[in-house]
This record gives sequence, C-alpha cells and structure tokens, in this order.
Amino acid sequence: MIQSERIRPLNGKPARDGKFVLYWMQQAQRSEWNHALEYAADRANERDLPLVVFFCLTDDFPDANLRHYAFMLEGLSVTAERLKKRGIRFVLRKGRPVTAVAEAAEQAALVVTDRGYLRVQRDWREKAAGRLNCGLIEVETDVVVPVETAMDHEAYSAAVLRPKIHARLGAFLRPVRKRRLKKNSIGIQMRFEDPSRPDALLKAVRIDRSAQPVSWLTPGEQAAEKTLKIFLSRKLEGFGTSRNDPSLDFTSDLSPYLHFGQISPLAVAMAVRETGSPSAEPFLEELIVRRELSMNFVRFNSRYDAFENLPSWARETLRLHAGDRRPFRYTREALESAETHDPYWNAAQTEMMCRGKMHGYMRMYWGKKILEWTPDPEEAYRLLIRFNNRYFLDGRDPNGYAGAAWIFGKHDRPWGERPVFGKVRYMNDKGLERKFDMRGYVRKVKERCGA
Ligand code: FO1
Repeated sequence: MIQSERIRPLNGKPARDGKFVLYWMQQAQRSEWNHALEYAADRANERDLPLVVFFCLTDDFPDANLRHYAFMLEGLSVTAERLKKRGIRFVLRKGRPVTAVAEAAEQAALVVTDRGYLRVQRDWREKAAGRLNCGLIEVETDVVVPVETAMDHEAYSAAVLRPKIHARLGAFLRPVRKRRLKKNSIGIQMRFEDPSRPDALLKAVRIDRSAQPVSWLTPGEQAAEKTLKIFLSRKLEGFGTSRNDPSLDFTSDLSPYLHFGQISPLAVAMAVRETGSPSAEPFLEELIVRRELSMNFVRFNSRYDAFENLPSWARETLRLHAGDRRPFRYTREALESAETHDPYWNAAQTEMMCRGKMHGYMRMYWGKKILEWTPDPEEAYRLLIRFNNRYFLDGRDPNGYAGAAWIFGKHDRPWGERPVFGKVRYMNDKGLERKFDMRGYVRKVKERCGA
C-alpha cells in the first residue's frame, strides 16, 4: 500500500471507462522507487487495464537551457528502456504540459501524477486538474516525509522542522514494492516522439543553448544508482569529517539526479541508513531535514525566489547597510567570467561554469561574496538566482532557492553586525585557508576545467 499521506486527488472527478491508466511523469523521472508509478500500476491492475507513462517535453521550462535538457532527455531514454522491460509503454510528447496531458488522457480512465513544489509545477497540475474529464491524482514521492505531514506552515528554521521530520521517519522509511503489471501496454497506439533518441529531441526543442552539456556525470537512473554505490563504498566513511573540505571529494554528487527525479531520496536514505556508518547521521540531516526544509520553504513561501521571502530582520539589516562601501565591486560580466581578485571564488565560479556543480561548502562562500561585491543586496539576490538557475545542473530546484535565501539570512539567525552584511552571517577567505587546503582546491579545478 502507498501511504495515504502521499496521495491527493486534485480535481475530485471519478475514474471513468477508458483504455488505460495514464501516469503523467513530471518530477519523478524514474522507473523504480516511484510511489506515483506504483500507485498508477495498482489502479491499472484493479481495472484490468494497461498502464501508459507520459512525459511532456516543454521548451519553456523557466531558466532552463541546453545543459539541463541534455541531462534530462538522456535520463529519460534510460527510464523508457527500463519501463519497457516492465511491459510499460513510455510516451513522450513535445508541447505545453496542460494541453499535452489533456490530449494524452483522452482515452484514459484515470490520470496519476507525481508532486512538484515549484510555482510552475503547481500551476501545471492545477490547470490540468480543471481541464481533464477524469480524475487526476497526485502522489508525493520525491520526499521522505510528505511536506504537509511534517508541517502545515512555513518552518522558521531547520531546528523547527527537524523534530517533526524525525517523529515521522519510522512511518515513511519504507521500501516501494515494484508491481507486476497484469496488462502489457507496449502495443498501444499513440502519437509520440521517440524517447530513445535524446539527441534528436534536443535538436528539436527551441531552447537557450548558451550553457554546454557536461560530460563528467552520466545522466539517468542507472548512473545515479552507480553514483550512490560509489558514495557508499568510497566516500560515506569520510563524509562525516571531510565533507566540507573543497580540496577533497567526499560529497555524494547525487543532487543533479535528485533534481530530475532520476533517483529517489527514499532509496538513498534507506541505503545510507543500512550501512550503520557514523557518517549516516550528518548525511541524512542534509538529504532529509535540509532538503525537505527547502520543499517546505517553496511550498509555503510564495516569494521563494525573491528578496522579499527573507525574514524581516535580514531584509532590514541588509537594506540598512546597502549604502556601505564595498571592499570590491564587480559587474555581472566580471563575475560571470571569473575575473575577481579572489582565486578561491574564481575557482568556484569556474567549477560551476564548466561542470554545472560546485563543492557544497564553496557554494556558500561563493554566494556570500556575490552579496559582498554587488552594489545592492536586492541586485545581488537576483544575480545569485540567475547564476544558480542557469549554470547548475541542480539549479531551478527548491534546494537551490533555499540555498540562495540562506546566503541572505533565511533559516539562519542574526550574527554580530558588520559592514555590508549587517547581521547576516559573514564568511571570508581567511576562514577557508585556516580550515582547508585551498591551493589544493584551486589546483583540482584547474585540472578538471583546464582554466
Ligand atoms: N519537466 C517537464 O515535465 N518537462 C520538461 O520539459 C522539463 C524541462 C526541464 C528543464 C530543466 C529543469 O531543470 C527541469 C525541467 N523539468 C521539466 C522539470 C524537472 O524535471 C523537475 O520536475 C523540477 O525542475 C524540479 O525542481
């Protein structure tokens, strides 16, 4: 059984006679550990109907470009292959999601979808709910504890959310059983594009092509599982003590896969917990408490991508210090091309530009310096969101929005007052040098990015 807290009917309409059950795959782009897919399989089996999986490829996903579409489409080709092995037809169509799902559902008895938290994802689902003539049911599968089950309002900080999550973990850390489909759907006739040719699809979409795809990380659920295995066998042990050192490699590299739903956070959490490693706890704090704090944030704060989402103390202190003299000031162009006086910042920026990722600790430092070196905090906020969304594989994600907000004081507390930052937490290069081998980090980025 899929836990009832994960399930929400979106339009109150009943199922009707139809040729298949349709799963509109959107957030959870995977064939395993997917509550929405298995829920749809149950509904199909109880009606003796086949199950069809549908994905809408839209060319105007906000702030997305070639780098992200390449990762997503290659991943989807793997998912299509795996679904086929289960006798499930995967239909991909270009278009606008609401219209496309309504068309794909013309002969469906029922439509099931997964849950996404961003404005655009909520909007698609709300409009589709009104448009469809059959039931639309949402199943939440990209968090361990369903968002409203943990809390029904915005959490002020991780300290507030943590005990609520921990209290429910036992109930939700449960594997997702893979169902056997009674009826095979491979032969169903439907108009579709070929998901096994991501290159052709990439050429066909009209998107911003300015950020290049990355080659160091293979997309798709299979690669995600391999990345998890490598993390468990070689990195988890050192995660507890060395994850913050940017010259070392103890982070999981899972965030791009999590962003596109190519791996389930539940599967990762259970695998990590099973190791019994002392590092499991700090890792699960990031994967569950911190990540789900970001879902809580975008779910309950409608201004999650703007300066106005900050707590009043942070907005006030930053505005009060907006006129302070900046030790350095850089234009967007100078920042974008990594031309500052700070070799560590330049290395972090280079890492993001060339790999679509940045070491987690450097991501905090990098953001703090954008705040420090931009003439105005509100402009700095916009710039940070822009860089985040454009260059990171895992940008355009609740985690990215919460990370940007944290730089400006969200989910944090006031610290001692100082120029520019006011009471917002400060970070500096001396701190980095004291704690880590920063030359090693710069060298590593040079080796990887050739800059
Ligand atoms: N979801 C879709 O349903 N269709 C798309 O064409 C699509 C493109 C896309 C591009 C970049 C990106 O970061 C996300 C994209 N998504 C798309 C959504 C994505 O898979 C996730 O659901 C959310 O971004 C989660 O934050």
